[in-house]
Amino acid sequence: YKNPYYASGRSVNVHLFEWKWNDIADECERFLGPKGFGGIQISPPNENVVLWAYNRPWWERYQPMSYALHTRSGSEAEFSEIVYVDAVINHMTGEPSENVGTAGNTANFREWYYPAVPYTREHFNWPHCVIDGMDYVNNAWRVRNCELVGLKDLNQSNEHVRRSIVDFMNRLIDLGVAGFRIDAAKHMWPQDLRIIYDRLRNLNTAHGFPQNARPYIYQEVIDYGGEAISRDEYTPLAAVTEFKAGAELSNAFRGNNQLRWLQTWGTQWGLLESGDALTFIDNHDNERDHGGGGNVLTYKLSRPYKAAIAFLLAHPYGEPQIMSSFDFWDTEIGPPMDNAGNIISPSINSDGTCGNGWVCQHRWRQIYSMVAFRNEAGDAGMNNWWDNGSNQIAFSRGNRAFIAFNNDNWDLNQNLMTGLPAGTYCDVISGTKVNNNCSGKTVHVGSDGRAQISVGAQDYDMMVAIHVGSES
Ligand code: QV4
Ligand code: CA
Repeated sequence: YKNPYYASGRSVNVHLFEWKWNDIADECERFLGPKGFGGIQISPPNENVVLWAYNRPWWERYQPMSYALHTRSGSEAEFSEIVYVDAVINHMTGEPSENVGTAGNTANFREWYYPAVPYTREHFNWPHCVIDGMDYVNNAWRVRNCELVGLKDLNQSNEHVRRSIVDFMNRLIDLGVAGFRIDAAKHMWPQDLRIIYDRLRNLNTAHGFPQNARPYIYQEVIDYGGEAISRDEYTPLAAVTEFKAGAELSNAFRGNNQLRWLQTWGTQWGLLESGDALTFIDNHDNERDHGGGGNVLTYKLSRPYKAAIAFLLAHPYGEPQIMSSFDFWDTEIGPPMDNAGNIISPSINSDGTCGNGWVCQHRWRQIYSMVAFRNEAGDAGMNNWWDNGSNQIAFSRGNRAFIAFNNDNWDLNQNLMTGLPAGTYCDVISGTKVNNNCSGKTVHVGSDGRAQISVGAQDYDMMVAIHVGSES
């Protein structure tokens, strides 16, 4: 469950939050495929409650009504394959205000009755209770058996519940998905999850996966330490979201921790084993102060955000994911939509960025260029670390790629060992190489592998990156 089965030479998972399936298929062909991205995480594909009372917030999708594949993102017929599905299997909707779902099904929450699955009262944890803040610190049982913010809590040790969840996930595997994000994994018992995972089918070979490939599974467990439930209870099962990675890199690139300490980035920072960790700077919750927030960098503070992502992608640690957001000024609002609540597709501007209210971080040059950097670096290790004793750092990935950062308030001007073969390289952060012409800075690597590296304190971006694919 820890292998994402990306096509060879690809890496990086992008979360296309609230995108429609048809737009995802287009984006795959016209952009993500050509740019070397490895995978896509989609929003929950199954029926959710429609919440007009809150003007259709993004979070209505975390309130399942049934496992019918019909949401604002599209129907089963429009479903995109080879994606990672956000699987909401801990609970069902519990909103008292409305009870019609995106596929037209209904429920009677007060009776714990969801006829379209079907689930009835006996399929939920009992007696009824709601998690409170202190439970996270001292009561693992309540975190798993009581309701998360009033959402009706399914009992995954019940055979009918297990079978309903497994059928739902296997239907998605047959449709060609590559794996799952397990929403609210902390709120389910590891032994129940193990049984569910072990009943999943192998990935569908008709969709290009190898024989006997298990789905890639990354479990959402927020663990900054000090809680009754630890991420270590879930790593024996499958991969886990490593929230500490984004928190620490955000802190460092905000200037609150010197970059030189990043020389030991990885398990020495208290992070999970690399093969267990799904890493990211921000996710759809903490970019908008949900799920405990965490003061992470987001698209709203773009300069240090791009640098933190560049470090995440340049470093060999972890399996990185990029957030791709819609613009928001209110933490509850849903995606760009018309008056009927239909999601409005992103438009593509002439410079390749998105319009219609979509941020599309994955289309920012500094970000997609670092996906190519990671692909070129491949499995090369980290070498040639250099730092100035504070916030100027540089390293190479074997003899394939090199990056330097400057988060000091004075210029970086150094003759550094890049590890790369002699040649003239295009900095993929400040520009692109088109027909052997570089629209950004150029870097000349001598026969000794050294180059004069400059990153001004006032430069538009705080890093310079070159790789064997950017030689001109
Ligand atoms: C309200 C009250 C409750 C009351 C309840 C019932 O606050 O006290 O009991 O009404 O009357 C929404 C509302 C929330 C509301 C709830 C139920 O925001 O106020 O409760 O619905 O009606 C997302 C949002 C939540 C949202 C939820 C369901 O973040 O705000 O709740 O969707 O729509 C912890 C967990 C972690 C979780 C994180 C948010 O350990 O697992 O909190 N993260 C995942 C997802 C996240 C999602 C859920 C879990 C739930 O990433 O997006 O929550 O599926 O850290
Ligand atoms: Ca639970």
